[in-house]
Amino acid sequence: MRNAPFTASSSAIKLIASYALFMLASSLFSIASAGSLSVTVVDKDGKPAADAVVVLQPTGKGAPKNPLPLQATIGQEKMQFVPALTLVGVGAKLRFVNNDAWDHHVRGGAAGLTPALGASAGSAPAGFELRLEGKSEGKPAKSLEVTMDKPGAQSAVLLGCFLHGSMRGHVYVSESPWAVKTGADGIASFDEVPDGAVQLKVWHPEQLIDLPGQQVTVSSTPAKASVQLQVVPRRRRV
Ligand SMILES: [Cu+2]
Repeated sequence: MRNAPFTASSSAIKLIASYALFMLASSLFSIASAGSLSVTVVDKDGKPAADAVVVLQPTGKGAPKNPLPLQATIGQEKMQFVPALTLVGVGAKLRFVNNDAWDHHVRGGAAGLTPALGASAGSAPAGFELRLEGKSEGKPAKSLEVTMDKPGAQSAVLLGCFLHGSMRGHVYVSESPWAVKTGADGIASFDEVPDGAVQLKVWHPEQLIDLPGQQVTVSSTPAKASVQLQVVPRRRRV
């Protein structure tokens, strides 16, 4: 009789232990139910295409480990936007910094459209313009900020300069958190993508006609996909 309560609690411990094991096993299983996906983007000639944005739309639930940046700095250096392509999430703040000794008059608008004029620094994703004085010796560079509130009808924003027609840059505001810019090897890698069907699309600044989307299946085995652009991007002068 004296042992009875002890026996009861021991089976309770067993129950808790097996429940804990079950939870551990199911959490391990849920980690395993995501996979990696490597997307290679090549140009019309089959060469790796850098600075393409690969956007995924997984059907399964889950968020990437590294969210898209909500803050980015775009320099104006030697008549170029640096970086040439900036990938951010919706609501990101873009800081434009003029590192040149001369003025720049930066404008931004939906890629493929004439930028809307009249808007100024602040919250103006549809079109904005900001005049940045040149940097004088020994003084900090002038900078202004713009907030990319909405991705708008088009996620891609074309950057230009009223004073220097050759200056071109892009900002891609992705609604999906699953977006990665291709490197020099043309590859965009994704980790822990939820299992199942995934819609994939590729955007490149010089691919003016939208490429058809693709569907890939992600599982515990690493998946691969490749996309070919219909253009050969111009080389950026260095
Ligand atoms: Cu300029």
